[in-house]
Amino acid sequence: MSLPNPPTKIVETDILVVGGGMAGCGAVFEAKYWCGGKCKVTLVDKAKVEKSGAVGMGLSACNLGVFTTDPDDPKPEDFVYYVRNDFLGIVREDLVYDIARHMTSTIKLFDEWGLPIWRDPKTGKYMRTGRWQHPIHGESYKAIIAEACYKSADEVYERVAVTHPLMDERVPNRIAGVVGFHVRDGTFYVFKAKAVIVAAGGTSLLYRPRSVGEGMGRTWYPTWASGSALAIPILAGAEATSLEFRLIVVRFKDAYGPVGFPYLLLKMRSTDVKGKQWEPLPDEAKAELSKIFFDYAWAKPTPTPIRTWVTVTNLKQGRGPDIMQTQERLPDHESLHVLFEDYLDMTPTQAFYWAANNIHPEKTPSELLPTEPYIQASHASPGAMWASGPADIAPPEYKWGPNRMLTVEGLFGAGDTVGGSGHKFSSGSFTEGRIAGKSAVRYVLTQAKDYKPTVSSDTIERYKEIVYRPLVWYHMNKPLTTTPETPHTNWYEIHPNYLNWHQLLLRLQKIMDEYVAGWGMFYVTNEYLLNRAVELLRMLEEDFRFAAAASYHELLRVWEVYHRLLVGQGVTVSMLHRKESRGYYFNADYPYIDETNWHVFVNARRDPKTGQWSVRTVPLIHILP
Ligand code: SFD
Ligand code: AMP
Repeated sequence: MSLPNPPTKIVETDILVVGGGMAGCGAVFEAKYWCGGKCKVTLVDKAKVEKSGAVGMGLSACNLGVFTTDPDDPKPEDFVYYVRNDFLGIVREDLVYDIARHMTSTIKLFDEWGLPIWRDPKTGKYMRTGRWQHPIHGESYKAIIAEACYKSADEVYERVAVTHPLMDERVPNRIAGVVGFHVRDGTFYVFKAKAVIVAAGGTSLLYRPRSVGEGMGRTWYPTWASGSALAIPILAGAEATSLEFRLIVVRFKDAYGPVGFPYLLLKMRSTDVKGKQWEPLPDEAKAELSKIFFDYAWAKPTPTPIRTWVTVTNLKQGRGPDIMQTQERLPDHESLHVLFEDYLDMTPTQAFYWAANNIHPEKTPSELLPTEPYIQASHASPGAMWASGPADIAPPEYKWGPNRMLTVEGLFGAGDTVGGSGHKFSSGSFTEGRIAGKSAVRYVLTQAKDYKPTVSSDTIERYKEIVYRPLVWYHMNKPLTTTPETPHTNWYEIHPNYLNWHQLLLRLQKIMDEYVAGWGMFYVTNEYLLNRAVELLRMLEEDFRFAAAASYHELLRVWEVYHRLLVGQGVTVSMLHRKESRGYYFNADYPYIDETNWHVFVNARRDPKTGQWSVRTVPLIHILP
């Protein structure tokens, strides 16, 4: 490949949705419904929407289901209490409630579109695995949702990776669009819009995954989740919240198969290697647990961070790994079939792993491990961006613009992008996308009616230079190395003048794992380590000037690592700010929860001009008693 000289394509639209995952598809669908012929809705995704995002491999449940007036169904308030306990108190109840009250309509849409949701043969009602979840035959889940999205959008640009936001040159703190490039033909794309909804998914591979070397490429949250949902707003100067509250879930060892289905539907139990369950606890263990988790320790169901803590503690004390006693609950072929279908629908690797390792779940139990940390706000963690709440229920402190607008004018979020909330999963993320889509339509048809993005051609040229620099740098410097063409297979080769994406990624993961409470440190850190991490991450950012890409594919990888790095910086400064231990990690300098002083949000913002982070504490206002 010679030095790149790609063409530039400029796209003008009213509402631009970045990321066609669950939230992005919901946003497109709803925005077009309310726009009618009055505004244009454009979708851009780095992949093919039919199989993109966290649902690309399928799923086995809509983990957030219907809330009806039927006395048997849960009420939105019940769900808010559940999420409040699961997040050890740190939650934006306005955002959680807002999603719950719109869930029934989403599930009905999915049903109409042909998603096979399991029904109780006696009542005809959607079956439930747990209190909120409906099981599905979900191998084609994403394709079904994508079809509705394709049919709604005015324009869809696939295989275009968004790298940077474009800020308006007339109005301060106002987004004007985004830039990116086509990952196959290299075309430089400039999108200008009145409103931008970022729904570009959560963050995996920020921390060193448990699967390295021979198992590399396997993580629970998908390897292609590059943290762009957070990084694009962070680059625009939007404020983030709760980034220190990373997600660490218990999963089947090595294949990372989720555990909700076996626990909830098949009623399996897990033990330590000696066959002992963690409950009932002796009195002294109860006292210690109260110090670590306050009253949340006794919440029912047990909050996810505590379930993870049990597995981590067993590991640390030599009683791990925990074991899922699958054989106790697979009396017949029917249950075994259900278990295999669960994974073939959602995490096929889990089924392959059992087959490849001679594990017969009906006879042999399976090992569990806590994962490396992920940063996202759709599962059991709230770390992402700070968003304005719904007009009718958000307290004034949480309301500065239209629903789901971030702290940058015209920039909206949904799904993994919107923090302070969670347990949205696939169906709730779609619902939040719908909420953001509707809100953005009202915004572009009223408040932003006369707005015209102002971006100079100099700025566009400057971004083009920035985005393609790793390609240019590679071509300039490749004569200085003996193995220029194979940087990712021979990633351990030293190149005198450049770093390829894989080297950058491994360096990032090493810093995050060893300094910022990864699995290699049993999720423990301290102020010394965090301060050093801030320095190391700053130096890594400086070294991005040596980033080299031999192809457009590698260019994508470089920008994905850069997005992860920005998220990592936010996580580190947020952890440093919170002077207690809460969630899924322990700060050895402040080993216990401090409910008196730290029942608050920690919000972080990166100054787009200087790259400096500032962190503040924001009061937590409960809506429900
Ligand atoms: O059991 C760019 N999830 C589950 N949810 C459920 O409802 N049921 C389950 O059974 C679930 N399980 C599960 C889940 C996820 C995974 C990976 C497994 C198992 C193995 C969680 C949901 O999948 C998740 O909550 C939602 O998908 C989140 O939605 P959203 O829209 O916030 O993210 P996305 O779907 O990943 O989409 C992101 C999109 O952005 C694109 N993108 N486009 C342009 N430029 C860039 N720079 C971009 N970066 C990303 C992506 O391509 C994608 O389309 S269980 O374990 O919980
Ligand atoms: P998971 O498969 O672990 O991602 O979980 C899917 C859903 O089941 C989520 O709503 C979890 O909170 C819930 N869940 C998983 N395991 C348990 C458990 N042991 N007790 C209660 N809820 C659980």
